[in-house]
Amino acid sequence: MCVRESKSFPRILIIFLVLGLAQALTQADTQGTADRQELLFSTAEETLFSTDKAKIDWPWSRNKTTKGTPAGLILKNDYSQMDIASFSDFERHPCRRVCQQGQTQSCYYQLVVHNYQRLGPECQRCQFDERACAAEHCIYGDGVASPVMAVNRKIPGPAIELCENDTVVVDVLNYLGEPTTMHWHGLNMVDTPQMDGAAFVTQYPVQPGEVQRYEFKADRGGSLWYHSHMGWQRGFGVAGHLIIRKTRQANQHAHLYDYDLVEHALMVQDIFYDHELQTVRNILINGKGRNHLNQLPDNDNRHRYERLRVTPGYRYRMRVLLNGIANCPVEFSIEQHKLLIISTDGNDIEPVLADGFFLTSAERFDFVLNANQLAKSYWISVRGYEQCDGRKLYQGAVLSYRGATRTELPQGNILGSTQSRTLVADNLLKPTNSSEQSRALSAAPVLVNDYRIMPTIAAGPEAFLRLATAEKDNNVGTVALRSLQPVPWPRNTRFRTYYSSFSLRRAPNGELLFQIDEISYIPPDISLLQGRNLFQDDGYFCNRSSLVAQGHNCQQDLCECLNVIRMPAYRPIEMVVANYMTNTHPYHIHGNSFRLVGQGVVGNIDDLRNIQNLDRQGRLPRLPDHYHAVLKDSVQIPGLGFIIVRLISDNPGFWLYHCHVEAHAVQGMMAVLKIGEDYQMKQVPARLRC
Ligand SMILES: [Cu+2]
Repeated sequence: MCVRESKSFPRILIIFLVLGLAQALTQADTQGTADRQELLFSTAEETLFSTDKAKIDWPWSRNKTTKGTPAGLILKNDYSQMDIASFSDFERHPCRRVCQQGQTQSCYYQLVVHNYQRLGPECQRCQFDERACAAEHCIYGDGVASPVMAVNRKIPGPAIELCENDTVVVDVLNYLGEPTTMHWHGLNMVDTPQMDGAAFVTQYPVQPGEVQRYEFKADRGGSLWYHSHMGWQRGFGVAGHLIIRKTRQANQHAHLYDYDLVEHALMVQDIFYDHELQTVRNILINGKGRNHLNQLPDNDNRHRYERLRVTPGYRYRMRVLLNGIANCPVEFSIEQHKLLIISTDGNDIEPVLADGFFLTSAERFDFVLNANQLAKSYWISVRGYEQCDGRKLYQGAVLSYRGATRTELPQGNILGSTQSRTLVADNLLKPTNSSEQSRALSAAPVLVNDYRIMPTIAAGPEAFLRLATAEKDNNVGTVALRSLQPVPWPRNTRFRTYYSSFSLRRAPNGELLFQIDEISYIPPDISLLQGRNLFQDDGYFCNRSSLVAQGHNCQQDLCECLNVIRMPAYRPIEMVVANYMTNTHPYHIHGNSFRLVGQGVVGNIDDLRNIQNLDRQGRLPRLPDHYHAVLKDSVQIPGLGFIIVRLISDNPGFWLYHCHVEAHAVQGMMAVLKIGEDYQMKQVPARLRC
């Protein structure tokens, strides 16, 4: 068990024993896992999260008061007696409920992170009977055996569903043979920076056999996710949905849909086989899909696809996230259906009706699907680009209407409808004459966040703003999305601008080094937040300006050090981040969400001074102050392009800043933002010892 100091141990033990007894009583009304399909059609569709029904009699809430009491807080007292089979998912968790005002709860979870096997012995029946796949802790994947890392014997890990302002207590039990941490992607951890899960930045790693208790407030709603922040672990499978719902009163999009079911949350991931980390081999949707080693048609019933069930006449909120580890942006669409996009990275936007959208790693889109087509099965299709395009990787899931045969697969190929779209889009990308272009435009689908099409500054700021307003344009750039909330700063606010770059260089030994500000990140050996009084910043950190002051030229020398960029707290901050490479990179910072006010292509750049000069000349356009710039936590920097993000630096601390492609981050495309001075940061408890 996890304790802070050894002298408080006996008191905690007593609390555990008392609460352990409470758990035993609570478990009495927790049945075994119900058949997923049955739950979906009988209980789920009629009751779960129906926005029309406010009052629901939940089996676990009978005779319980939720107000002010830790009804969901159940603490295990002895991990050595833990039965790994007893907490496979949280479908019947007390915190999974209709969110109501004034009824916040404390919600306790155990996440066991462990080595596991794709297509292991649990999958014997799954290979012959699709219905057997869910029940037996089988991780079928694409039917190719491979070592994986799972959470509670699941990939994706079990979805955590709760309500805004709930208190979350998660014990992460490390059953791996290597250290781990867990990051709660999308939460800014304003009150609990030590819970952010960044190894050697906000905490020490959780060693094999240890438990770490994460405790924080779910202080915002939205489609968030949890994932390991160590090495390649999230690529091996250590990731899951973290869905924080709002009350109906607080949910401005509640009127747009009838159901919001966890079964309709999709995690897309690119995977490798065995430990060949550099070779992306497939894309999976909720851990399932066809493989590309065999020549079976997509609709051969020997494949195992994720299946989403809907009833005709209803509107469903669906959530998609890309847990990407390679340079593999994906395009998402659903055959014969439009997607009403209502949220990105958990932040509500003015709805956009689209045919599809692109995701780079860590980005999320929520959309409403209107089940208004013929009652049969349709392909949900995901197409991979860049590294995934090299192997022609794509994946499917099945949108299955009630009334269609349960095991029916859609007709045709997964990419059937997207291929015709691609032809149109290619014509748009390479128009030969204007009439061809206008013909292509009128037939073109509406796509959001297409990484291939970005405004160039050569076209002038007007082109950029035309894209931003999305008038007559079939490509809706991320920067064109409009938040439901105006920006929180007054007009004409003066921002302090920081210029930064993403780049790649080859070391003399041939190794590829991915860099931020032409520096490859070397992690510290003292956790920065905890150990901040143990070192002098100037001696311990490096950054672009300190290296220049020391006479280094990182364009010639190989700069590898602990890159910490210092920013003042409680100031309007702007980052202009340039990408010297031709492929897109997903930018992500911890501890802060930001408004995206600029995004476009510059052309060849290999020196930040060029970007600074362009900006001084007014050639890097920004959205006007009145525009409700979209709020995000992860965004793609176009190839040979830039982004401009703005935030108020009101969360002092040490926050990771990195590319969300794991292959790039582990090779150095990381840095730390130090926001504020040591004295402005939250006091954190002494190192957690387990
Ligand atoms: Cu990258």
